[in-house]
Amino acid sequence: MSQIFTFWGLSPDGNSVGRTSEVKEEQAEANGCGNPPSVEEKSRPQFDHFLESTGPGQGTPMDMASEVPVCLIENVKGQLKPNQKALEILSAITQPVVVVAIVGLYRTGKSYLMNKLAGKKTGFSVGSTIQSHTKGIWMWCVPHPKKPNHTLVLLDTEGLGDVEKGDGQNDCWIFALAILLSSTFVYNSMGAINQQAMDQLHYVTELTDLISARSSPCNRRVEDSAEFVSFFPDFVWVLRDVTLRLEADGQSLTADEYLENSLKLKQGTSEVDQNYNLPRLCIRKFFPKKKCFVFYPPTEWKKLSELESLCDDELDSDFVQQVEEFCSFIFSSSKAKALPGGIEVNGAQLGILAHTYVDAIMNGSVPCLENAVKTLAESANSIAVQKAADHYNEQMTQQVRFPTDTLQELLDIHAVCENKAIAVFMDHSFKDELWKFQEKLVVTIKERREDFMQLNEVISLSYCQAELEKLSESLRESISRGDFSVPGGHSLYLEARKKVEQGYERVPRKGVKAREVFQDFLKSLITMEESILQSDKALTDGQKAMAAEQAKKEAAEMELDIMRQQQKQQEEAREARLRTVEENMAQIQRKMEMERENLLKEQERMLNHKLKELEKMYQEGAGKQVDDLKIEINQIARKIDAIKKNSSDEVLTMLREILVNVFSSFIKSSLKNC
Ligand SMILES: Nc1nc2c(ncn2[C@@H]2O[C@H](COP(=O)(O)OP(=O)(O)O)[C@@H](O)[C@H]2O)c(=O)[nH]1
Ligand SMILES: [Mg+2]
Repeated sequence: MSQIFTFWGLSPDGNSVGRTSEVKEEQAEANGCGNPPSVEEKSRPQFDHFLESTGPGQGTPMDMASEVPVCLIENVKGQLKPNQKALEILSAITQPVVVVAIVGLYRTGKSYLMNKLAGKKTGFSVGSTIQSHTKGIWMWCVPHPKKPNHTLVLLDTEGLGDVEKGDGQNDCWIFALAILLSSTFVYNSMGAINQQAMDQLHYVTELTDLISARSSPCNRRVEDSAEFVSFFPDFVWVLRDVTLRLEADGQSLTADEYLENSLKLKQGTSEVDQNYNLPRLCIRKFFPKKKCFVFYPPTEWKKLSELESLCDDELDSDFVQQVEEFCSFIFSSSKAKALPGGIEVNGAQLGILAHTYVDAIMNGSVPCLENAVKTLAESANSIAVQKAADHYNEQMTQQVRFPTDTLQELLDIHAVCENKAIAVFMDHSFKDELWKFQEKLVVTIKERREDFMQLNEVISLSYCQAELEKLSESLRESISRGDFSVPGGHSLYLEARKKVEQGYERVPRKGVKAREVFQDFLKSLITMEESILQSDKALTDGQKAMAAEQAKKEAAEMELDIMRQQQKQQEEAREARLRTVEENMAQIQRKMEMERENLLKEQERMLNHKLKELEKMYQEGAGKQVDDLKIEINQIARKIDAIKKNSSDEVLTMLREILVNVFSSFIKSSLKNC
């Protein structure tokens, strides 16, 4: 197979590089916001002490883009360490991140190219001497020029194979970290893809020792690497300073065809053949998508050292166009960083991932995706509880007009707000093992609902007392003036009391404490009433006894009425609790089904990838590799079958488990009160 190169064979797609600075302003505006209190909230100062107990607000003001690159992972004397400032920058980024990492030999124009992606002339340090300039992994967060509400995180790595540094092991880790953290992995090399270029990529063959997908040790290497494709980034190979025509067997090739061609396997089984095949096989198996770009030399060699300061019209026009095509591809095709199950990662979570992986490496263990996802889930889920609870508070505060007429009115609004809050939790949580955080949310919302119920009572109570105070003012004055201490005074008193009662009835939205307050009012009058009755000379003893009897009857009826109302309220609260369980279960079920579908899609994507590889390998006449791949394919196919078969049974079993383990005490407390 003969391959020669040219820079002419590539098809330009005509997309231009996005203008970062313009988008930055818009995005900063869209993002840098806390939640100012609404006008309604402000107009309710009297409830503030109740409403404040909701923890921190949702939005954190943030400076989402770093002005200059910062070191994310330091490499000092062979020790890797996450940099606090970089983690702080990431922790403020709540948008999903598209992470582009570049790796390759030192002094091959990596930093220069990353600056192009940032839309800037300078930024990542570009070296004009042979000394390697970038130690560790450097990071630059810029607003994504094409995807609104996404942040582009550029990761520039120190050059591999730096003789002065002479630390092969750290090179491996830098390579592995770039893969683990990125969604697009750019491998940068000089010249054609030849055996030397492949040998320099030996790190890829060591990944099975450096990264693990699952924490369980059994059969790790085989099963693990079979899963790599489900969470590995897309692979972009950039070839620099290529001046020859891309050709194979006399046919001109596109860059992608050239890469395909270069990754073909040899049929033999000798050690030499195996060494030839291994890196090619790894690239083909591990990376879900592959793409190749070929660049012409940017300018004559004498000017290379001042490349950064040259304008585009001083550079080779083909080089300029090729860089533009590369940038345009990255901007339009690079996906947001995601975890298995399609869970998109935001900046804060990327920081946690970086921290977790570096910790694992420094502790001498293998960075494990499953463990990292667990760590991430813990943090995301606890934030999700907070967000959901805050949302509940915010909605309740906005929607409830205190005091509500009835408890049911409050509980109906509660049900709507609670459903939305559960949905917020579902949106922001993942891998909530044993539904620990779901339970936390249920308890938190229950406490907040009780707070709102109490608030409703307090407001009703003080409102009713104040209204009654006003309405009964003249009655109290008449009593103190002795207006009823005359013959026929008792019936005058009853009339005046009736007027108060009628006035009170006409007061709108007295709330849940209306009757209790009126009863307390009546109770406060009993002694006075008794003496007015007894001193009324117009009444006979019999009439007095009858009137006293009547008063007792009315009081008893009122008592009974209040008891009935309390019973009804208990019943309503019990139903609300049961509705909570029902709603949680319904949303959990929906989420489980969605997760199952995502898992299925992921497995099917993996299967497709492997089937395509199998087909190509058959065409290439590969032997042993085909058998290995067939084993992997069978494993995935079995997994897909199992997911399809067990789906509904599994969901039901899990739901039963959740009912027993998470909601049983909640249900018991509801039943106790019935
Ligand atoms: N020959 C060549 N030199 C380049 C290219 N791009 C940048 N350079 C120059 O190569 C030197 C090293 O660049 P740098 O980006 O620091 O390389 P890095 O070590 O891979 O990050 C600088 O003087 C750049 O101006 C290129 O495509 N070809
Ligand atoms: Mg560099």
